[in-house]
Amino acid sequence: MTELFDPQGNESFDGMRTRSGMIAIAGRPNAGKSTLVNGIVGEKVAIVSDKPQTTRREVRGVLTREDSQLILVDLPGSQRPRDAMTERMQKGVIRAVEDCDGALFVINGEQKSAGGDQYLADLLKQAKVPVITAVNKIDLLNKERTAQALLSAAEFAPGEIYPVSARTGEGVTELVAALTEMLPEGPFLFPPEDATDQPIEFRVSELIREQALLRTRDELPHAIEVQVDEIERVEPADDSGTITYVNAHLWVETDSQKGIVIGKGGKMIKAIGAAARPGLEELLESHVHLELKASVRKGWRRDDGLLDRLGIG
Ligand SMILES: Nc1nc2c(ncn2[C@@H]2O[C@H](COP(=O)(O)OP(=O)(O)OP(=O)(O)O)[C@@H](O)[C@H]2O)c(=O)[nH]1
Ligand SMILES: [Mg+2]
Repeated sequence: MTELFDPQGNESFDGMRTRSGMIAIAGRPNAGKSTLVNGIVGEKVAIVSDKPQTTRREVRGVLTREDSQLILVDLPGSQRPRDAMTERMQKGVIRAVEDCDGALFVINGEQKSAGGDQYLADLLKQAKVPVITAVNKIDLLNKERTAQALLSAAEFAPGEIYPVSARTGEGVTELVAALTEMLPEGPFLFPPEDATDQPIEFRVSELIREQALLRTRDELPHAIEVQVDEIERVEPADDSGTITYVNAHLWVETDSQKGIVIGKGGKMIKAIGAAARPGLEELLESHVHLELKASVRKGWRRDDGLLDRLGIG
């Protein structure tokens, strides 16, 4: 946990009591949890892709208002474990929910709810925290299908059910109000200007991984990990503005995967770097020179030492 940050005690300027706490965001892979967290916080704190299992580690997003601080804990998508990495991720999800003041269960309203949603709903009902449900992606549904999605969710989902679109923001105001109601009274836990607690190296590696995910498919997205080796800021003597040099490694598991991510004549890895740069420049508020290398690390997803170092689980 972060240390307590409480510049005004438990009260804001005019003596108003503040609410503050953490809400775990749980749901199956691809339900739109990270998109929803980014939308609520108003800044890209978690990467998003169309590939399941995009989020690998907890990411906190913070929405601070005058009298409340809502800390959203974006969790990896929940499904049956496949390997050491997904098993760690599952255990982490359960622990994370119980460490929070409440949980939000996110369902993909566009998909027929399968056993996976039911399994997770049962798990959440057992947790000793209040839980509410959001049926997401209603921008893709007409009125009738939205009603159907809500009815089907009502059969198994915990707590009150909110229809939302993380993409358009529809229904999000009502959802945020309900989540804020779930928070206990207490002092702010983060400085009000912070949108997340992630170290800069991690945000940089995630922005690079996001672009690698968007350009790969099948098993490959799951086999990619990005490690930032160095971030160096240089202030040139003239007025040309700060340059940040970023050196990073793109890990894959086999030589053939390495071939794919490098691409013919380095085309793919260059495209990944070029696509990541605008987001990196926005985050680092400077020009960015990105040096990206691909390397093979056989079976990194089963390597407990590496998973520890990467902070997974
Ligand atoms: N149309 C539509 N698409 C959405 C919405 N929310 C998310 N998406 C898309 O759904 C896909 C998955 O979104 P993510 O936010 O990465 O989903 P997630 O639940 O965090 O996924 P994991 O991290 O893998 O568990 C992306 O392609 C998003 O653009 C929405 O409200 N409407
Ligand atoms: Mg995610």
